[in-house]
Amino acid sequence: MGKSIIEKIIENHTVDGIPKKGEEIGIHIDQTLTQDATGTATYLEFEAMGFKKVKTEAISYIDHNTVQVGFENADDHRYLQTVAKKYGIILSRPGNGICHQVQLEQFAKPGNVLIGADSHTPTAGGIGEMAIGVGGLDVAVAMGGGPFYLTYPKIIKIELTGKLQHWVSAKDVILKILSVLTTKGNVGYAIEYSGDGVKTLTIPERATITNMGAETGVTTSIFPSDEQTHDFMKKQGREKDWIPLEADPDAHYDKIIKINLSEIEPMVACPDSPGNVKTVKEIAGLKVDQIAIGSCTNSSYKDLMTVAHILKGRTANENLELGIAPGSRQVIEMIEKEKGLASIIKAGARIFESACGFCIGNSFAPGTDAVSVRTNNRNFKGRCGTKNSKVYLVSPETAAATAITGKITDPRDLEKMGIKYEEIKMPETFEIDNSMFIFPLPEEEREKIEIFKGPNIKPIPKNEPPQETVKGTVTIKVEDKTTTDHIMPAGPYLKYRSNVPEYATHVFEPIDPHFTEHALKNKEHGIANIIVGGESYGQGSSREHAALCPMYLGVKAVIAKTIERIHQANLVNFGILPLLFDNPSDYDEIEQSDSIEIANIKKAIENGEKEIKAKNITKDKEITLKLYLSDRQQKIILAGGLLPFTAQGDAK
Ligand code: MIC
Ligand code: SF4
Repeated sequence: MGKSIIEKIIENHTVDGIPKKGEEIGIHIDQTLTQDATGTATYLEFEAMGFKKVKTEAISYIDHNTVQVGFENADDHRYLQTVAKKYGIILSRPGNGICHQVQLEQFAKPGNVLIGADSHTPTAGGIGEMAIGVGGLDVAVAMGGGPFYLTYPKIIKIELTGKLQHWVSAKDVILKILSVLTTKGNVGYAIEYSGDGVKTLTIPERATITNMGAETGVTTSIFPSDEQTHDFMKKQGREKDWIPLEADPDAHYDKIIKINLSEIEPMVACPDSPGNVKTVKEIAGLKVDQIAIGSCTNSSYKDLMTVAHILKGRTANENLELGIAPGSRQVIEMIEKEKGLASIIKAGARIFESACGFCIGNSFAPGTDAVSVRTNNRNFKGRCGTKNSKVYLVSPETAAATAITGKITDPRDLEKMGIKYEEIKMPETFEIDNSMFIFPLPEEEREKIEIFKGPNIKPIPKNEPPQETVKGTVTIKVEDKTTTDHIMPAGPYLKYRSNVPEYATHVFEPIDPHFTEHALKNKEHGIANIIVGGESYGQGSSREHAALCPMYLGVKAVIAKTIERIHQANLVNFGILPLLFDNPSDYDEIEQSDSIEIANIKKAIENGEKEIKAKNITKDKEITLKLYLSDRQQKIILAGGLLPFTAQGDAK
């Protein structure tokens, strides 16, 4: 039988286990990526495990924490720069651009495997690379030369036919797909695109689609590598890295979804989930207070030239504020050359630096009850920095049309306002400029590099091996779709990513500001903290701090209806038990402050038991829980987490 693209790549890279769907396998990693918000912890872990040099093509980006209120960010940048020099990592300096956009331009390679400490790493799937978002500790181990372990995913084929109508773009395609797949229930799957419609999409457009595949919860999304890919890589000066890649005609898929591009309309994800999708027409006319264009989803040359074309000769509506963050320095240089930047500036847009900024609630927070229309990928409550604002996710076309009218506007209506559609073509040559990368030193010069650590950088705390019995209390009970932004908010606290004791004081702050206080009190009294979650617990970002900081506060177990892939791995990596309710109705009965006992859990893990009996002492009721751990994960939990497990030499 023929093979799909993902099967071809996985089978080429498997170094441990049997490559069979549903089984855990270890794969060789060609490239790794970190950004500064996840990178500091990743490199501290890399150092703590005693590795001496990186064995992947490793790129460290500085793009998240660039606000620099206080000394912390700048100190972290210096740490990242010195650690990169010491171990042979490529550093992308602040201002060079958002990690996923720059990776796509400069490093992504069809047929390669990339893991990145950021959930939108699959952006590189637009070029035909198998790219997976993971926790920092997994990246650290891969950089040290270890395989990356994952469950061999089932594969959904999305067959694209037709061609997008004018004013409809890649963002509308992925929002349409999100309306079909939703943000839950897709763990264990990967998406592969095929069909004639693929040819009509440029690489940055494909990357918009693979980027937001992360919101469905799939492991990765990938496009074939074809003539478009070849053209893009040639213009990026990387033709030698191009290889053709497509599925065999008789490849088998676990699910098939057909999408006719010609039928897609402008779409919008309404508050507070990327899965809450409607057509723009349905909510057109809603008054808007803010527009933010950019982020790793929609900040390419084509996106911004489209915005420039719409805004040309016009001024942003006086009732809103408009901000634009280009995805990379290359994008800025190119839109400047084509006079797009001038149109954007003249329209009154505030030009932000090439960084994550508004997307992570790090700046440009909307006002009280404000409606913010954005081109980024997540609109979880409060993520933008303002709890009671409403964020709508749209395409650059819809955002620009809305910027003119001040109300959510279907960009197809622009024609009525005298704005003609213009196809934005990729220029014949790209502005390639590598001057903002710091490339590795020759090995003999690395020894003398001293790693700088500012006072905000604290060692990574380690967990202990589990006790025979977990005796604890439900410190918090949260609802379905609790995201890592709820568990471990970013925004103003991002600067504490390298200071776990400080960052941990904000765990669950958006839901229960007293969580930390209660958790620390329990910890002091030797009572284990237990988190109870609903469906898709831990969806969203890859931030391992959503496991690391709870671990520091004495969380020993999460019991949920379902747990998202990256977060499940992060929990295991930090020695927290990822337990599932066998009977979801037990979720309804359990309450905050209930005392729970999970007897003989250590033995159960050693024996590889999947069914665990726990007791709700407060309710005098037995609950059956499920514990799905691979053999390797059992060993990791028994060691107290991946850090001690790797440092013991087991994973080297
Ligand atoms: C995000 O979009 O939430 C982030 C910030 O890029 C995160 C990583 C992080 O929390 O640092 C992600 O998506 O993984
Ligand atoms: Fe940065 Fe936003 Fe992309 Fe995350 S989703 S990498 S915060 S731009």
